[in-house]
Amino acid sequence: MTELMLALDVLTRAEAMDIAEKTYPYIDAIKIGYPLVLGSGLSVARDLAEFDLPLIADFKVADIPNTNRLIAEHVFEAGFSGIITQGFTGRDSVSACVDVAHNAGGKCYVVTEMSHPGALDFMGEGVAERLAELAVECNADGIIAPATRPERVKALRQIIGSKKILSPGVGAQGGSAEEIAPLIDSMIVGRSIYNSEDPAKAAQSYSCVRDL
Ligand code: NUP
Repeated sequence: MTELMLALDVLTRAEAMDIAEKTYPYIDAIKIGYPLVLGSGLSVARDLAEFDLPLIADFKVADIPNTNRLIAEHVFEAGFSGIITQGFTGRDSVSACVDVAHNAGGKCYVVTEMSHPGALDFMGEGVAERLAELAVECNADGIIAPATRPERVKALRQIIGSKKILSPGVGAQGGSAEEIAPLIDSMIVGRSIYNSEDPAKAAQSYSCVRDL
């Protein structure tokens, strides 16, 4: 089954709670990042805990190991169950995030190839494969790979085996839910749900591709 992760990139706590309230029966996890946390504070994680869903911090952490560790500790103390880190900072930085996550009983996911067109300037074929190998070597729980490029997801799956693939890019970025769902573990969808006139219906429509 392909899970549905809501990317809750609204700017206020009130909007976040409203969209989560409408959509939580149809989603499997919530991902938040800088847009919401800078608007509402890290404590929004405690409010979202009411929906009893895994909560992923998409901070794409990208610093030296000590700073990564300090950031990750904040994240798990705030009540998140997972964190997304960049991989290009290297083995020691990625390991710092993985270690904090696992000590907290949480998960760590490594960005390999991003979903937007500009990702190919630096992160395309070759580099993404090395980042996926690093994710495996560092014992990360999975990778972020682009729903906008299903053929790349297939290639990265060869490297990571049964580790999780979380895939953004469906809907607003042009990726097809039907095409990507069979290749991944979790489909990340933001604007197509939270900007919809009926977010519950939109979330429900994405949850229908789960069993493809
Ligand atoms: O490669 C990535 N692409 C991407 O869109 C890695 C990400 N973490 N994201 C995030 O996924 C992005 O920051 C946003 O939170 C979500 C996609 O949202 P949307 O394009 O469905 O609105």
